[in-house]
Amino acid sequence: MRRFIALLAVVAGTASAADALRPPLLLTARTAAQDLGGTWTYSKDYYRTSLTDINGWVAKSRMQRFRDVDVAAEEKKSGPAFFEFDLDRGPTMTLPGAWNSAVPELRWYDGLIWFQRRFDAKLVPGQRSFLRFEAVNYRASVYLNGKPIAQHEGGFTPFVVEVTDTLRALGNRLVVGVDSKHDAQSIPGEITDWDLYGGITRPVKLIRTPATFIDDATLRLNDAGRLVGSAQLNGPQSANQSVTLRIAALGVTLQARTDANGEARFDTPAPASLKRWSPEAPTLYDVDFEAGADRVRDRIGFRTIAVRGSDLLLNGQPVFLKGISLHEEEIAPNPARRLDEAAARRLLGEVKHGLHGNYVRLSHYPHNETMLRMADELGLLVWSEIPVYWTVDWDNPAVLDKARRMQAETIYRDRNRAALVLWSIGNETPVADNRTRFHAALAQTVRALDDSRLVSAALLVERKGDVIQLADPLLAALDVIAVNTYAGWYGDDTLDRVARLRWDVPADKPLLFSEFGADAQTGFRDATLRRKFSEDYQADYYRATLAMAAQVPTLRGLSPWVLKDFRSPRREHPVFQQGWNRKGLISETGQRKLAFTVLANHYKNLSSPLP
Ligand code: GCB
Repeated sequence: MRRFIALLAVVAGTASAADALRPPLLLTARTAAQDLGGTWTYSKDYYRTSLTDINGWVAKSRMQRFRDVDVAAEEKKSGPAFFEFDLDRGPTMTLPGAWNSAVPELRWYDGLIWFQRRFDAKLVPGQRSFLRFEAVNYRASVYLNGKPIAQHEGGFTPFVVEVTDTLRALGNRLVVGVDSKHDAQSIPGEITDWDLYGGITRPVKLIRTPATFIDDATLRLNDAGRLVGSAQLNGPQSANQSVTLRIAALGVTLQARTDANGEARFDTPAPASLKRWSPEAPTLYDVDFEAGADRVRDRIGFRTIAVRGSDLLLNGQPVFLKGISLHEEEIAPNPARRLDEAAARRLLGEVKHGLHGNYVRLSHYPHNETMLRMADELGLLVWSEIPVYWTVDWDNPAVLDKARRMQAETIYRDRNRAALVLWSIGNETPVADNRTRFHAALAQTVRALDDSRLVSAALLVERKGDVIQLADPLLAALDVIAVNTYAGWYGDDTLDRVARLRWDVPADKPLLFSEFGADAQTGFRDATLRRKFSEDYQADYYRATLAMAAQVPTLRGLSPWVLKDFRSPRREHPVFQQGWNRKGLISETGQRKLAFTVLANHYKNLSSPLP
């Protein structure tokens, strides 16, 4: 404990920096926008020749894919100039979606590709225009009409850039260099257990606003039973403006004035008629914010989440999290990380209606915004995490800054989602002083940015004979303890032994099994020998692990690994895996395995709310 306090002291200065982490532009709840999805052209740039030439010299202009040039027209003129690209005549790809699944030639491509979209735009005098990218994996260099307008690192969070002065009415040329390469300083690092999935994997939208607009607006229920929130204006008329907040269904109308920084704050007792959001009754309200010529609407649920001793309290009542983990990968034979509404509904529908669940762990990175909204709508509590996974460069302050920025981008994006109750700051990071310092700093950043949700991390456990222990100094920084446990799959334990294992964990905090699981190839049945990779073994493994879990007095939730088989370059058993991690309870095409029913029955039979 003393060691942990010392660590906290080192990072104490960072909390005050929370405001500085707010992304400069958010435009989170805009539905009216020009969708730039559809057909784009692309050009591979394996040696990054658009950016630098040999010896690090400035790139040759004939290589620079981002130039606003009509190559075909230039080629019709006589003269010495020539080009080694032409995005107007390049091959096409439908975006959003990962390139690895779009074109067989790009299945294992890991590097830079340039994408181009031509579009016309309606220019309205006095209005402002913005491009919002929901996710580009992993690094983005954005050019509009030949001009560099944005750079972004991080494959799972949005970024916004103003284009008012660069946009033209006809024939805009939007070019995005997407570099999927990860390195020792990236988050995640170079090795994970999921697919590379490079590309523009989430929507790109052109958003128009009045000169002064509502960049972001938030509202939540606090523990004192009050609705508290704020609206942030951006533009020349931001200061000392009136902002109106309306929840028509509750008869609520509030007004507040913005301060010198353009922020208006709201704080009012929640009306008695307010129905709290819960998995059983996921009530959402249309909340309207209006300021000058601008208005935005968000659909928001209201609930509280807290910890009391080893209990998790949702709206003041103990809750047991009946969940599952999942990757952002749609049910399909050749998924492209394309989570539109139908795909999100199908995945989360399996959790809600198939497994009788009330909870999902959206691993191992912030998922598509559609998933969060679907969880709100269906009534599934959510664990969200940034990809501080296995190992990143713990000693590098720039990497910590990157993690903080990703965390901030996620929090500002999702803070109106009632479903979201847990922020996780890491997954299976090996215990060491530098790693604990890094996480403690991140935990503090999360609390400074959002003290209304709980902080957790998926930790590694230690084994002493039949006893599983947790001796991680990071525990002190967490509200909820979470562990990944694979006894009975990795290692030599028989399943009889798994059911006998005992847990020695702190009694004063809720414990979650954030992962447990076993591979099974759909259709491989082995009723006699019940070998690993058979559906029978996976089902037995679930029975044994659930029996073990039932003996842990502080256990408050489960998110086994994993809902669906997912692509992973680590998994190359030629018979059973073929490039897929097979720990899914359903196959990549949605076929349920035996263990699905084992878990579904377990959840169905758990007495509510505690087991
Ligand atoms: C883990 C990781 C997860 C892997 C899983 C596995 O502990 O957190 O990303 O995919 O194990 O299948 O081994």
